[in-house]
Amino acid sequence: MSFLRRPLALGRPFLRAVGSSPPAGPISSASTNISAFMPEAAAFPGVRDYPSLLHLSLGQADRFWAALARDRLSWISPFHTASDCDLARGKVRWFEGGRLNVSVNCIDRHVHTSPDKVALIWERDEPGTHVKITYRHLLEMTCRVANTLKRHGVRKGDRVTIYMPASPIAVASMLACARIGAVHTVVFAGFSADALADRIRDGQSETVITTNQAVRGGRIIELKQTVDQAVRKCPSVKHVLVAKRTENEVPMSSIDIPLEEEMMKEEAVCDPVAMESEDPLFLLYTSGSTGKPKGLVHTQAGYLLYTSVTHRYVFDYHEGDVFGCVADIGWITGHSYVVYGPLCNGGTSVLFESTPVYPNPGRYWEMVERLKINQFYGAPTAIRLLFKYGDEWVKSHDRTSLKILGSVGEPINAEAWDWYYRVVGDERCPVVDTWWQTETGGICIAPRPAARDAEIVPAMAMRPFFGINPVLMDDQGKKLMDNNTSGPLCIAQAWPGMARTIHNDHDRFVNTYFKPYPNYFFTGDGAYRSEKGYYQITGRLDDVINISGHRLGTAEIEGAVNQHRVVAESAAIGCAHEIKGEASYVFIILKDGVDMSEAVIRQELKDIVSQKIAKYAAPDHIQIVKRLPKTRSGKIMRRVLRKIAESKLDELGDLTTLDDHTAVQEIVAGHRQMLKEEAEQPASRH
Ligand code: 7RM
Repeated sequence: MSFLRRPLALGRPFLRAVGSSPPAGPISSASTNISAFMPEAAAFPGVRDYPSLLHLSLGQADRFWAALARDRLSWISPFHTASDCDLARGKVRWFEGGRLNVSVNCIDRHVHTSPDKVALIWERDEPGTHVKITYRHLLEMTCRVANTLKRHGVRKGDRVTIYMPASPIAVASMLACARIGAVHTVVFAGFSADALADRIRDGQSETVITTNQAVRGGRIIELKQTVDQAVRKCPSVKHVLVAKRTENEVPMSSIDIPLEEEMMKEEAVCDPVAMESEDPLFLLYTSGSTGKPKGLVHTQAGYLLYTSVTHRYVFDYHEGDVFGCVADIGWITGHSYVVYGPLCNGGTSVLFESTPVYPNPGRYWEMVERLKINQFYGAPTAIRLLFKYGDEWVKSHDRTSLKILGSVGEPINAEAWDWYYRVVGDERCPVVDTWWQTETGGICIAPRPAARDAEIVPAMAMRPFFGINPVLMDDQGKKLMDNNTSGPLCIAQAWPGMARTIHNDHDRFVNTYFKPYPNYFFTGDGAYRSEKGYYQITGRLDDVINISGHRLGTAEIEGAVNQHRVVAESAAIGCAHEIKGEASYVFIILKDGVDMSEAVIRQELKDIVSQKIAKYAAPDHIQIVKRLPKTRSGKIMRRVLRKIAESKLDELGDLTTLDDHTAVQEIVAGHRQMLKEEAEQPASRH
């Protein structure tokens, strides 16, 4: 198969470097002149192509990023120091001395040039209905929310928890925080009351913003009730601002405030606060290998710049394009590529509220046709799901608007990649498999940028972005120099988009990311580097599993399961799943004398995980065992459990360190029995 031999049409340069002129006409694919593709590159004489600009961005990182920061961001006062970083100590600081306001960069400056340009297209759950919000309108909304927050005592540096489905008012709430210097912490609206309460408490939020109800896949979700339950466990919360997603009334208590009513009393202007580059912009919780999610802190200028540049160049986003990232705003992908990157670039960004299969598996492509989406950015899990429904749901919609297809969140398998490229993109659109993390702030490894007709190998993330220096490590913690090799993936120097700390726990930040390989940022992922130097991500190396692109710690699942009165001990592991990428499989040992049917135990354990974490976290399989395979020092041998869970029984590997061999035989027998029972009861499947 030949991939992407045809050059793409050139668009208009979006933001031009001062002093450079736009390319006069179409540039042939043979041209290596990168400044045609990236106008800012003209500021670096001698740089001609992607490799030389990558080289410069690493060798002269300060010069590279300073030029972009001056060019792409609007500053209230200029920075004096491009960077001051010491990875060994987890110290990362960019653009110090500079002051700016992120909401001004994302809204006001575009209102000055094109007030009626559409900033957001809200693709509501209700099929065929969308709402367009112009930059002028977004500014008004943001200012009214900001004034409402101020009136209710929110000040610079205060945390505000946002628990809302994707909607313009949710985006306005994020930007309102940015405007007044408050720190937002968006919690995915699929998380349970307990998970929400943990995050409110950890972030010490006094203010929560939510909606009365949510609507998803045609069903009403009682979001406010979940907030009520959470807030009961959070005495620090003083105010809950409630926006109306539906017309239905929900009970309101003395701390609840109807958001739209309050907004209408406020002025539609609000002075932006001048923020230091390194003031926090938001916290976002993500799972690690312990039971406690970490609140990663991103700051103002570096994060904004990095999302803006990656959005512009990974997706080749041009003025006038409609950018369709279908991630929820509760994840980092929603933060960086629904909100901050596209809006900083003055783009038009789609806010997707629904699901890929509602009202039918053609939803994405019907939306692409109706909204004329130019870049579509989604998750492999959804691609795999839609692939199963067949090509007709895709082919019955016009997709000629599409120019680039993106993938994020987990490894994309070759079959799904191929279908995405061939069927969805009609072999016309480059597929960009983008690797990055909550910690990295923005895309770090992706096929683009590169020369427009440069090779893309299916299912590979390919090339480092500017300023990213990926390295693979050997067992001794030394950098692997060769190609065609695999190892733990680290990044060897700081870049502006990376997280700065973990909220209230800088030691954990240092220990997790900078201690495993001193002087490097450790990603937690493994990767392969091909003969030609391209990267492919192989998956997590720690006890984090990835269910439908959502990170989850096995320790979190165990923590929830262990709260059930019948459970003595548990081990949760991730195993391959056709659609979800990974699913969780939990082995449990019951307490003595438990007299309950296994079916009831299984159901109650699924319920407890849904209740403590989120529905998507509920284990697919629960196997009751008498013993767990342990080493003589008492460590559970997860590698053995994983093989059993995946029915790879001839790959159990070296069992010599095992304390008691019969445990494994028992578990294998139990696993076979469980599969048999599950096959007989299809109704119990997820
Ligand atoms: C953006 C996001 C991060 C983890 C990461 C990986 C996995 C993400 C890819 C991927 C293979 C990809 N942030 N991951 N993208 N694995 N190929 N293109 O997902 O913090 O929620 O998750 O997701 O394991 O460490 S995240």
